[in-house]
Amino acid sequence: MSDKVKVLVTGAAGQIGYSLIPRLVDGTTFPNKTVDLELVEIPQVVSKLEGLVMEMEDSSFPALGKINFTDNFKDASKGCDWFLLVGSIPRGIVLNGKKIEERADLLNINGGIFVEQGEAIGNHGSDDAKILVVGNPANTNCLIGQQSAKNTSQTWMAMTMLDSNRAKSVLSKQLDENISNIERMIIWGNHSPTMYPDFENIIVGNKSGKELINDLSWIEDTFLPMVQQRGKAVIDSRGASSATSAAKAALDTVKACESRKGASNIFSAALMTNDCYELPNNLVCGLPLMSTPEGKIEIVRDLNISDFARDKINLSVAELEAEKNAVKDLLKT
Ligand code: NAX
Repeated sequence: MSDKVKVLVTGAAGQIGYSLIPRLVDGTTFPNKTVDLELVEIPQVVSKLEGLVMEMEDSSFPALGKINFTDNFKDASKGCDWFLLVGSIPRGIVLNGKKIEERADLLNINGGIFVEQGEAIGNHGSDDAKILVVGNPANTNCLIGQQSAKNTSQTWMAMTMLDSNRAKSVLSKQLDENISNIERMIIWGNHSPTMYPDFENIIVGNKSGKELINDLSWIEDTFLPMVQQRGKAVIDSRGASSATSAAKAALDTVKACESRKGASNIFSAALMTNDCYELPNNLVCGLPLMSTPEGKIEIVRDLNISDFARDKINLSVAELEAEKNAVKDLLKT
């Protein structure tokens, strides 16, 4: 195993970036490795990254290798092992005199970015590169990026770990359990309010969620809306979207992938469907995943989906199909 890892982060001057980037080099995310960083922004704000680079240097992180900032994604992507694609255009921004509010417009604008970034990653990223898409709409951005990359040895994922962590937090209070005792909290479907947090397949000690939770009205009326609407609740209170928890979730995903613990560490992220759980193929869908001892990310294929869960998952999958249809011009076959 190499003692160096090269990581590219987009949206590096944004609020998630500020919380995420220092923790990539604190020695816990990539233990015993030197981390080279490529920080990428759009031309309008790239100069702000000079200040962040100064702060990174002033923090004396022993794991920090080379650090570079740029607005040239293609150059930055050369030889990178990890891509954390956080940057995207937010809803409400004015572009060419038009306020971007419709989901379809947002899908197409951000989708266009992911065509270019996908091509660069496919051509210049390392062959076993892992790509985590955080920027929304994350699943569909990931689908576009992966199709554009045309490099089947790389692994593209969209982040659902924040939803998984949120669900664990609600369940830990309900079950009066420490959050670290709740394992296998899988989010199915889209990173959107249609996501399905699968309480039945969690493991707490030697019991499953199906055994521990039988109050379906609490699930319907409290658990699901609380998890599905948590992002909005944070925005309503803070006036800005989740940042430190989103950064922590991205780091948790990287750590799970790097853990190589196989089925003893089943985690949540969205990956391209491929003859699994009777889902349509070629959608980037929230699934149970594991990292094999060789560091490959694979779908865990043997969880049970109840009829209750299946109905909810179907709704989210239908939304993913509609998003895919809305960007069909960007998807290359
Ligand atoms: P900010 O608006 O603070 O930062 C985004 C940054 O991305 C900006 O500095 C912008 O200049 C940059 N950017 C835009 N296009 C870029 C491009 N083509 N290349 C490089 N940089 C680019 O947003 P922040 O709060 O950091 O959130 C970033 C993204 O994460 C948003 O799309 C947000 O919706 C998404 N989220 C996704 C979550 C998930 O669980 N998947 C949860 C948190 C968050 O809401």
